Amino acid sequence: MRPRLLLIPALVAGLGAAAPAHAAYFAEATDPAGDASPAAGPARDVVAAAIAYDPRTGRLQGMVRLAGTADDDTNAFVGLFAGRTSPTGCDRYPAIGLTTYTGDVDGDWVFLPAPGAQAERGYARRTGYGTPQLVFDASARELTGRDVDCFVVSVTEPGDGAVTYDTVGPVRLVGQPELGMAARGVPTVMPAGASRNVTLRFANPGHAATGRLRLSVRAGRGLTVRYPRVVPSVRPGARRTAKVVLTLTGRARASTPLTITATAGKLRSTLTKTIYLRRPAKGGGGGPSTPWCLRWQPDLSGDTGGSLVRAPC
Ligand SMILES: [Ca+2]
Repeated sequence: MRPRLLLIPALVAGLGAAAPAHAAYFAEATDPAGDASPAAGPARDVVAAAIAYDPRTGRLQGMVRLAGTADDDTNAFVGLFAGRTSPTGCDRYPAIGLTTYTGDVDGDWVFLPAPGAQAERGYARRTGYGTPQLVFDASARELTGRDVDCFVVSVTEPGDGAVTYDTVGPVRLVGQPELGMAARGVPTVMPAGASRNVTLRFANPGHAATGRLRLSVRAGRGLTVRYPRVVPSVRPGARRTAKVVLTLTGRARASTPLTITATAGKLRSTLTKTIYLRRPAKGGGGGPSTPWCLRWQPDLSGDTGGSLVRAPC
């Protein structure tokens, strides 16, 4: 979808650090300016919309951009709803949504369990008051686990939903991949000259394939790392492993940093470890691993002349 690059920064900017790349589902759409009903005017004419949803956390975020900023004469009711696709559109229940009046500073989240059933609703944070762009962010238990696959936007007359100024959609929601990376077998301490096999484990608990993973490694002096540059895509709900071999040479310092990064499209996962050099033990001392020597012990009493005894070498 071509406007993606345009819209994602807009939504991210509106939502602060909450990038929709972490949402389980995401969708966006543009809409022509000037297609609203003749009485609508720019402030009731949608030009772009986006939605991000995570059924695990019940977080629902949305963005609606209008062609103009609303004033007292152009107040409108804006609804952004996600439901399931039916032959007649995106109108199969249960549905979840975000609503506001363009002239208000706050919004509502809405849960519609079934046709004709009482809607449940609560507070949705809204930003962008006084601008043409309305951005919503809501989290609620009622929003968790909803099996939605599309969204629609409508702008209507306040108090009269039959007067519609503009609509967008249905737009299909797109599942997003996720990427987790862990390592098994990374040693804390290694002697110089040793090699260790490490298993990288990738997991995708998301809703789309990750696409091909690219690995990159940064290692401190004296640590060589053999690893695959590319790992095949991880399907949603699947896991995959990759083998890495670490070798520490005599050039290594006392501690050696190791950073492994996997990237796939917008996804990025990083592991950071420190490997300490095990130095060879010094001679002497009486520790349990010290080898024993037999030594002649003279008998100063003169009775035996002496005997062999065991002593640290
Ligand atoms: Ca429009």
